[in-house]
Amino acid sequence: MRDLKSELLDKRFLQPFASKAVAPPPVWLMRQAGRYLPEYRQVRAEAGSFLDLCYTPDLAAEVTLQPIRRFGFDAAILFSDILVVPDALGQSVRFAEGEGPRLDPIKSVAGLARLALSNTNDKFALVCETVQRLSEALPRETALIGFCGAPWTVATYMAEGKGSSDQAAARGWAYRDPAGFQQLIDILTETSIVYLTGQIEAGANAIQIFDSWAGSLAENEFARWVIAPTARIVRAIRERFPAVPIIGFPRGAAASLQTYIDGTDVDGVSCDTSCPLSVMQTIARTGKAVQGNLDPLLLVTGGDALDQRVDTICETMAGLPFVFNLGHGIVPETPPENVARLVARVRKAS
Ligand code: 1CP
Repeated sequence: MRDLKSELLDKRFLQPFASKAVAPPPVWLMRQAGRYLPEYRQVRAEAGSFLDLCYTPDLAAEVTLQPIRRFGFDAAILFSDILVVPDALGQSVRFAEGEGPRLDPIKSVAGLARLALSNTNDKFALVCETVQRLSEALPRETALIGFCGAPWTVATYMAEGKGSSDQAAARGWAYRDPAGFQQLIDILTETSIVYLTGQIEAGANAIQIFDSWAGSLAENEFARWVIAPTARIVRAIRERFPAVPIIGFPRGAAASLQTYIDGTDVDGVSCDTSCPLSVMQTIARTGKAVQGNLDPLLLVTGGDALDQRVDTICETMAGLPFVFNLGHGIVPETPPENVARLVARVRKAS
């Protein structure tokens, strides 16, 4: 039996999700494992393809631990990818070197026949084995975050067959045939619930739902394709695991953040770089945890500009339930010494 009360006491990362301010704030960074670390590039080269790395528990656990060893972050995030879900469902994903993900696009309801929840067992089991190994290997004070992509964001890759700047394939499908697109969203919602349940049972202490393309939708579509499926995931996970915090990341949707929180009932939100600190303060004052939101490019720049912004964020969010993070993922050009500098600076904040 897991003792969730002692997890909360041991792992300072979890406390903001119980509406507590922690000084200095807990810190972890999106994409803290990755190509900016030489030790990652070495394991990645040994693994073969990117998805082989995700599906090899030894190696996936190793690259998750690398940034914890180097920087002592307060939380580790499972090394995997949001596109493991379509891959496991039966729409194979390839990562072409330097080109990002490639999938055979599904552009209409007829393509959904390729997908089945029953296909996912073996691949999800490998990811959950990684989680289990991590929960045994991590220091007691380090929390483990599991994750999935939100149904809307995952659907944008499935419909487009790759990353896109405007998510036109999914938006077009959703306008043309909302009932058909709803079927895809429903499949992803149910699959995400199964996937997150497996990660929590294997030892994840918190969950993050990445909705990287939430900002591309108009109000009604945001309610239907972002809020409604996320709310369903939150309800299902909370019913089984009431003590496990659920963090939403509706990137690009700062103006709808309160609507998103009210509609989904997440325990906390991750805020992108464009979100004003005053908005983050307002939300944190209601007792919801807020994560964010340093520009990842300032972490490339480093120096005084980095220090000053870190201080501003920490000072503005002092006394509130806050977790220091970036507004989006670390970029490969980031000098690792700037990450060490950031962590030291956050830890000096009181
Ligand atoms: O060659 C490599 O090493 C591949 C680079 C890479 C990495 C390190 C990809 C390909 N994914 C990942 C890991 C990853 N992806 C994590 C691991 C944990 C960590 O943060 O350390 C997580 C949480 C993700 C989530 C993810 N994947 C998102 C949501 C967050 C975000 O960045 O907006 C998205 C949109 C993806 C898709 C994806 N995977 C990889 C790439 C290059 C992309 C973006 C494709 C595109 O839109 O062009």
